[in-house]
Parts: sequence; C-alpha cells; structure tokens
Amino acid sequence: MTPIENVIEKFENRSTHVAVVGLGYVGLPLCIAFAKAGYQVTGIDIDERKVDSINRGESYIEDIPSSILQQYTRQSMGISTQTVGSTTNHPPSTTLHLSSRNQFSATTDYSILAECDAVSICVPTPLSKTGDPNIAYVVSAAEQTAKYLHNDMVVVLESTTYPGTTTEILLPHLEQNNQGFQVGQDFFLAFSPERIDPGRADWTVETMPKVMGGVTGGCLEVATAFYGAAVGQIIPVSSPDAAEMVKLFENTFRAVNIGLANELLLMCDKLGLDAWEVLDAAATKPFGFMKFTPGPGLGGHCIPVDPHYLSWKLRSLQYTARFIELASEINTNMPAYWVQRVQDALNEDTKSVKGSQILILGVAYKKDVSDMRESPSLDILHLLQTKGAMVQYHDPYVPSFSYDGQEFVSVPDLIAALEEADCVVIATDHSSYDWQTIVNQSNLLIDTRHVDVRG
Ligand code: SAJ
Repeated sequence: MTPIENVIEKFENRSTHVAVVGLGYVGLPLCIAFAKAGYQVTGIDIDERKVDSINRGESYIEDIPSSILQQYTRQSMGISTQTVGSTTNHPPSTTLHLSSRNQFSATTDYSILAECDAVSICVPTPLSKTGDPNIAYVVSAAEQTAKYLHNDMVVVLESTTYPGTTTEILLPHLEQNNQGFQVGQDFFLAFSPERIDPGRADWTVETMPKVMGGVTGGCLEVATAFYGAAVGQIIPVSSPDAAEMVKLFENTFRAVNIGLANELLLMCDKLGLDAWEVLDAAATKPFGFMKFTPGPGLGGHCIPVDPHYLSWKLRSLQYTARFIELASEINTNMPAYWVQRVQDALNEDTKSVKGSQILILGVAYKKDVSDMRESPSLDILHLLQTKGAMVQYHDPYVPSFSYDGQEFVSVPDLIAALEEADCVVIATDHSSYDWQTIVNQSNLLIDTRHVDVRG
C-alpha cells in the first residue's frame, strides 16, 4: 500500500486517536460525532471550565445533552440481552457488562497532539473592534499544532475565515516548525467549513453535507477518510480556498437577502404600502423566489460577521464587494429605523421618547434561542436610552444580562409590564409568546417581526 493508503486505512478501521481544538458549539458536537464513529477523541480548549465540565460528563452545549456526553466520557454500566438463538429451553440471556469506554476526554494540554493521528481546529474567528478579521485564535492553534506535528498527521481547519487562510497562514506555520515536512506527503492539510446551526434538529453534524478542500489531492483523500467516518456526505472542492469561499458565500447570501428584505420595508414605507403584504404575496411564487423577512437588524455570531471576512479580503485585492457593504449599511441601520418608528408613534400620542416607559420583548438575536451575540435588540435599547427613555425588557430565554455597564433583569410580570409601558417593541418573536394577549394589553405596539396576529 502507498503511504496515503496506509493513513486512510487507519481511519477506515477506526484505529485512530483524533483531537478537536475549540470545544464550543462547533467543536463539542464534532467530538461526539467522531466518538460515535468509533475514534478515540481528545478535546482541547484553553478554557479549563469547559475541559473540567466535559470530563465530569456535564455538557454546556444545548445540542449535546449530558446523557449523550456521558456515553463517551465515562465508564458506563451496560446491560445487553442475548436474544440470538434463544428458544423456550434457552431463554435470552441478560448480561451485565461494564464497558470502560472513556472514549472522549478533554484537556488544556496541546501536547496530546503528539499522540493524535488527526486534529480539527474549530476556534472562533470574530471581527476586531475596527471591523477587520481577527484570526488570532487560528494562529495560536496553528502554532501549537506545529509543535506536535508528526508524520502522517491530518490537520483540518473548520473556523470560518477568508479565502487563503489555510494556505497562506496555517500551512506556513505548520511547515516552518517542521523543516523538510512536505504537505501532501509527510502531513495532510484541508479546510472544511462548519455548518452547525445551534438548536436545529433536522440537520446535524452527521447529516449535514460537509464541504472539503485539500491542499493537495492526497490531502483531500485523507481528510475525506478522516471525516467520512463521522459525516454522511463529503462535498469535495478543488482547494481550501474554494472551501473557505463556499462558507463565506453561503452566509453572505443570507446577509444580502436580509438586507434586501429590510430595504423592501423602507421602500414600502415611502410608497405607503404594506411590505409584509407584498412579501407574503411574492412568496406565493412557486419558483425563483426565496422569502427573507424584514426585522430589527442583523444579529448572531455568523451572518453579521462572515461577509466582512470576505469584503476585507477583497479590499486587500483592490476590489469593493458592494453588495456586502450595502447590505451591511442597511442592516446596521435597522435599529435606528425602528427607534424612529417608536418616536413617531409616541408623537402621535403627544408623548416624547424622553421620559417614556418602553418595554422591549426579546433580546436574543433570533427566536427560540438564548444567544444575544450582536443582537439588534441591544442597539434598539441603547438608542432609546440615549433619547431619554426608561427601557425594560422581557425575554423568556434571557433572565438577565449586563450591557453598557448596566444590569438588566427580565420583567417578572409581563402583563403588568405591558400595561405600564407607553410603548412595547416586539424585537424577537419567540414562539412561546401569546401574541394576541400582547397586542390586547399594549397601549402602543411597534412590531419589528410582524408576528401576524391580525385576523
Ligand atoms: N434575520 C432577518 N430576516 C430573515 C432571516 C434572519 O432579519 O429573513 C435575522 C435574524 O433575526 C438574526 C439574523 O438575521 O438576527 C441572522 O439570522 P439567521 O437565520 O441567519 O440565523 P443564524 O445567524 O443563526 O445563522 C445560522 C447560520 N448557520 C451557519 O452558519 C452554519 C446560517 O447559515 C443558517 O442559514 C441559519 O443559521 C439558519 O438558517 O438557521
């Protein structure tokens, strides 16, 4: 067998020890998927609390219940009933067995990589305060991985990043610490974007098509064998750069179309039309249309961030990604648009924003989640406070939060808060809200989500 065939065989017969760097909403589910596939798995994270929690069998990721985690992190008492060949004279036998799987554990110590056949890097790639890509976590993981890189090791980057990161940043780090190591021969490197959508049950790590781009053909083959044991479908592309671009385009597609939906609202305002009526009617087109909806702005850890990785890269090549810039301008301005709507509505009641009691419903960035990252509700809150309003909030998923040096607590009595408020702003359309009651109890209602309670 060729060296590559040897490496592939190790993954195929599961005699491999793999590592995952970064144990967040991407990394931890990936660890479980690798463990389910039969690999020995070690999770690596700089956060000792995450590491200790995992080793205690306590999950901190909603999509991974502790009961699932414990199937792989602890010795487990198993009961199996032998039914094959059982007859009336030989009833099924029940045996009690103790399987010490301990298949998955976590550590803060990167040196474990010296024993690992493969590593997936799933660290955050945020934006810096200046709005530029911050790949410091990727660089740090690359430097640590390079220390323990060894023959036949497979490295796959999953973190969302601009095209060129794998080949221009990660690869040189791996090579510079290992003189003479040749990618595609002595070690293997690929990029495979994560597509984890927290809370989604229909598409999981195991069922989601997984795009994979190798630095060489051999890298693609080996990375495909590595992941192929855990995920249903690998989508090969010609390079890591192409794979990096696939992810950014997927999420840029959403950001631009959300921007268009928000501009539809602005245009309909000018035309005196109901944007939601127009949208719902357009959505009856059975082909060639995909419904996006206006809202309070763009929240979350992906959509507001990923397109800026792409536009930043293009700027470095003297190209302006105009759709990305325009969508960002429109989406970023939506909180101010809705605050103006509040101001105009209070004005109709001969009230000013200043001194008014305003209740914001929902601070999570989208419905039925507790995540507040980049939530436009916070921008709306800040703008209203700046205009002198007294702002409270209610969110069934967020009991309290700190913002701008202030502590906020979800109002305990929603009905009373609705009745007391001069204006109620629906910012997040959590499914658990009783919208008819909210409409009935509100003196004035600004609905950024069109919860559609109208008969
Ligand atoms: N939003 C709108 N109008 C829309 C859709 C979304 O205003 O029509 C707002 C949301 O309220 C939210 C933001 O945009 O504030 C982002 O919403 P999202 O539905 O894109 O949700 P995310 O940020 O959780 O995106 C994730 C992404 N998943 C991955 O990157 C793996 C995205 O690619 C998924 O398409 C999306 O989940 C999904 O479909 O749930």
